[in-house]
Amino acid sequence: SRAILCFGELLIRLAPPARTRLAQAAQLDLQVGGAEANVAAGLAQFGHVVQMLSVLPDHALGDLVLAALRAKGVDTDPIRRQPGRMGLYFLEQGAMRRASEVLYDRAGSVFAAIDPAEFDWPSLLRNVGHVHLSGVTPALNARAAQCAIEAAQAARRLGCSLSMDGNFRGSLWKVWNGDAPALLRSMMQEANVLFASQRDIELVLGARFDTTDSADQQFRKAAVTAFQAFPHLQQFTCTHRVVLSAGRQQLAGLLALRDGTILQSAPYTLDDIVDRIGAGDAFASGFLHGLLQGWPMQRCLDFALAAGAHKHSVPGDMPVASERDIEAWIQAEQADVK
Ligand code: KDG
Repeated sequence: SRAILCFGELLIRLAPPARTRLAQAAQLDLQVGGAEANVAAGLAQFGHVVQMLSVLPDHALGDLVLAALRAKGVDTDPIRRQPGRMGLYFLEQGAMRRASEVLYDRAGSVFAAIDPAEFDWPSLLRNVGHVHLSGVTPALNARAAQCAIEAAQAARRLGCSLSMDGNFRGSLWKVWNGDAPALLRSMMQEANVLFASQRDIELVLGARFDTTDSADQQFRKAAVTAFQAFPHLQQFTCTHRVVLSAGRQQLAGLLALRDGTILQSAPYTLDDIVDRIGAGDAFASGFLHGLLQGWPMQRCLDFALAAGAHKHSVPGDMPVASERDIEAWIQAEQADVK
């Protein structure tokens, strides 16, 4: 079968241990992340042939990131090495009323210098059947945005299916005042599968939700807009929503199909959250796994939601779970509910 290609920036995350604030940190724990790479890692662990396309520095930090990806079973051959800096981000985990905070230190990274002329899409996609992109790449700068749009167009032109995660990052778009709705729409225009959060939906689809609408009604409206706006779209999912039920946080999932069907999955109660980062990416990898296996849509959604929930139990940006782990997680949850 043909490979999956994920394209995007790899980042090193540095986080003080156990709820320590950054301002008081004496140690930093290191993890490897990047939205599209997290999806690649998830899919590789589910048994797919996955290639990562990116640019890494030609020094030790690039070696470290490359090794982390390979350890997950991702094919790193398309990654180019170049002199320059590694993109970083600092994460301060929240506690009680203190929210988590992400501090980017990625301006001027080797990846941010990508140029559309460097990508020979017909050769990069020669053995590829599916491409995954996200809204992080176009948020970096105008040239990166052009690369991401051309990647989406090439995927379509060359007969690959395409998934895209909206992944709106306001703090990145603000830096260069990029036209997020227009650029994200140019990518979504080509997509078959769209993962979007409420914020992606409001921003990109310009959906003005009636505040009296329930979240489900809002999703329904957004789905209608999305299917009208994006001609190739087949599956539209609300990445994952954290909802409150009797004071407990729950992870919920919704999936809309072109024929108007809306599917829902039983929510997962999130207790003892270890790490939320990358849960949306784990969800996407779970959904794509099912889709590429040809599973019924309900099973794709159930598996995706379980993969997203499972990620909350694992430290780091990348999921650490096999298909068997996720199936066991689903079984345990069902036994609990009964
Ligand atoms: O979705 C998780 C990502 O946000 C994380 O791995 C880092 O890619 C990243 C970003 O740009 O925030």
